[in-house]
Amino acid sequence: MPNIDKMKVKICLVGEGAVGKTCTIRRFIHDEFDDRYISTLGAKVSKKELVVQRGNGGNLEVGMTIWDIMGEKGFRELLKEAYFHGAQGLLAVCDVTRRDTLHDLHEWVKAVFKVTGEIPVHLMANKIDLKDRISFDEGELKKVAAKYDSPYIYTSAKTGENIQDAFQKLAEMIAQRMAAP
Ligand code: G3D
Ligand code: MG
Repeated sequence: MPNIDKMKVKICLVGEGAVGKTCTIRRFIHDEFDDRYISTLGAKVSKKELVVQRGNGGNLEVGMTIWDIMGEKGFRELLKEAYFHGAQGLLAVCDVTRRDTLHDLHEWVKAVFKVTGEIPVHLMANKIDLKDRISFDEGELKKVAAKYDSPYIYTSAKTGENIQDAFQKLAEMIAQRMAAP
């Protein structure tokens, strides 16, 4: 295998409307949170450089292209091919205060896999700052994640909790998969 130390990856964020996809990306890119942010009007592409550790101890630079997709179902049908095409990793985002957004992730992941084949998935249970409004337990989250061999993490785009970790872990999963024979 050639000794690559740079790679480019495309990842998508999916999940129902208002789970926090756009805020998550904004937090990751700018490390800030804007409560006044208005819903995305289309897909937006952002870029970020990451470094992941290689098995041999060296570093691998990952140029990540992050696609933000609207939650509306009609939109999904119309443009999903174009937006999911070539994606190598998926952040599947739900809102801990809305149980249905967890189970809707199956439909989202299925739609993506139809275009990309199976790719690494990382589940994000967002809005964990709203602890008193949690609508499903960890076992339920674990079960959904297990279906895709996906890790899961509780995040808050509002406080920034675990946002970096989710992107970092997904980058590692993608890198590992590419290095596999
Ligand atoms: P989407 O891109 O998935 O549709 P957004 O979702 O990122 O636009 O976020 C939807 C709403 O949830 C926004 O509220 C945003 O401020 C809020 N939000 C996102 N992440 C978090 C979080 O971690 N904690 C809390 N408490 N709120 C969050 P508004 O009221 O602006 O529509
Ligand atoms: Mg959005």
